[in-house]
Amino acid sequence: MNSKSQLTTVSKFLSLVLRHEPHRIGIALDEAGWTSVDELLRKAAAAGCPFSRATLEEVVANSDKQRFAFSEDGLHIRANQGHSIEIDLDLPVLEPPDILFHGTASRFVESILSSGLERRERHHVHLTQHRQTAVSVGQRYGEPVILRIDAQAMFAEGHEFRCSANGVWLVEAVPTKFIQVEP
Ligand code: HQG
Repeated sequence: MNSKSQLTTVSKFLSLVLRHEPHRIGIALDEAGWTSVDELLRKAAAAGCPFSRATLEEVVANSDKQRFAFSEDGLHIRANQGHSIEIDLDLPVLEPPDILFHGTASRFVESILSSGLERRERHHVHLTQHRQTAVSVGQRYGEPVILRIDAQAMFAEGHEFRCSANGVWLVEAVPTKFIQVEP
């Protein structure tokens, strides 16, 4: 059993190499973001961040946002979402709930209302069904503001929605006409 802070350290390391910089430790991700667990364990140890398969399983099982997933045979692992490198998670297009939320910081609102929600460094704009999740996402960058997204109207106009394995709704962008700032 590992301490919470040890698990957090490994989780942050995994976010870095499985979402953003696999080359840092010399691993490669396939086109859907998967990498070999054996190779990850070897290269992580060589890079000065050693952990066991059991620890990796503990991190995957306990990740508060279910950030990572093993393949069915347990031989591969990937991040469920949040990538900045070019990969295709191959998620199906789905009909979204009528309303979705996006949490942001108050200082971004003016810009969002002029150019819409953009994906920035990530592959998609991240939306959630859960208002409380949007509050905590917004708090990461400052005073949180909740945006209500008219997902039903966007879907009706042909915008594609996908849902990651950990329940994050993903879209390319959200034009301003679908955004309402909660008072
Ligand atoms: C903002 C965490 C100005 C956007 C969370 C956000 C999430 C604009 C920031 C996941 C803008 C991008 C994603 C515009 C968007 N003008 N600001 N036109 N369009 N923004 O971190 O959604 O811990 O890339 O509001 O749980 O905050 O990584 O996106 O504030 O699911 O697993 O630009 O990250 O998960 O920030 O967070 P981010 P996000 P993890």
